[in-house]
Amino acid sequence: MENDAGNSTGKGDSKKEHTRDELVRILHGFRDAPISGEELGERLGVSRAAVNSHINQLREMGYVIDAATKTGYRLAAVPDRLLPVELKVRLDGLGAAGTCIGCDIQYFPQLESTNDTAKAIAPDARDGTVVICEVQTKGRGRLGRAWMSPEGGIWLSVVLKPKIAPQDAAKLTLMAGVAVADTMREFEIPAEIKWPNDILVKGKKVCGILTEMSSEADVMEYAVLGIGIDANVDTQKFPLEARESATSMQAELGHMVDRLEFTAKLLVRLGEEYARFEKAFVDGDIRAFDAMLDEWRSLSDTIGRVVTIQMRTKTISGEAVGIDHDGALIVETDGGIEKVFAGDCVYTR
Ligand code: BT5
Repeated sequence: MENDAGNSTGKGDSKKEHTRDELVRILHGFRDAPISGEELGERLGVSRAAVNSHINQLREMGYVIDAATKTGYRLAAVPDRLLPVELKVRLDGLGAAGTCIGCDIQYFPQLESTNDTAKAIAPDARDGTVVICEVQTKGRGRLGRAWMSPEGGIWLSVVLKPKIAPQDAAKLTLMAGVAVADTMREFEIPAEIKWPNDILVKGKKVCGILTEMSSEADVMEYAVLGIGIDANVDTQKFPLEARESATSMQAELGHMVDRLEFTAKLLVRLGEEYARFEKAFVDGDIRAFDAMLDEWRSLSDTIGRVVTIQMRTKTISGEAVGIDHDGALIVETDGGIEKVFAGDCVYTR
């Protein structure tokens, strides 16, 4: 696992980090009026000199903190990094304190794949733990395909531990699709879901979802929901095949997206959908899932299309006419109705 500038190496370090995070939180609360070094010291229970040293560290991390001798410190800008403390400040601001998605956020400047790291920590991780990074060096799509993950994107994985049957895990992908597409729409991006795991804008892929799971006997141990979003990614730098089929939120909007704001909103949205999912599959109130499927249908780009779907053992073609209450895509083929739970989907018309 690569080193994390934000992760601790020892007890003393983690105490210092805690103080630094508290300092960031206080500075966020004083964005309109400066706060004196003395008051900061009092609030944090540390000396003036320690406050100074923390402020300097934050500046090194890319924070812009104005300082005036008479009045004190004022937070002017935060770094464009998906730092846990920044995400948590926003989650709190959104009133997401009760949501467990993002209760624990593990941040890394660089990883091979957030899904791999999430899987490695999953057995001991809390339900809803998020692994997030700035760059992936071995980002993965389905079936061993590569997922390009340069700077500017949002590459994250969520560890989920609902007590469900393994066959219900594919429904988590549908759930994530709704959360992502809906959040993009909040940002005025006309996102649509292409079954099973793509989010498209005007036919181009802006996000891919990779759900992986581990199960024992007939109970799922954990699922890792990997979400890759081309937020401020320059897709023109992708290799030719992907360049033509990919887009970014920035390209669609004509300006950069605030990744912190977007990620926080997405985590809140995921938390809401996950609560519905648990209500349906853990508590047995299946109507909760039907409501989610209605949203999926309204966001779907696939229903009404003529599709060819490659499954593990066969390929079928026909019109995608709906999504079933158990999460299967319903395809009307020449040979009759087929229900498909997993596969690679290509639009043929
Ligand atoms: C996917 O696979 O769409 C799932 C992608 C999941 C990525 C996330 S990022 C966080 C987490 N950690 C990981 O390692 N993975 C997850 P699939 O349906 O197989 O689509 C893969 C195809 O999408 C590739 O073959 C390319 O054609 C295209 N592609 C690759 N990178 C892309 C990108 N950044 N944006 C758009 N299209 C891309």
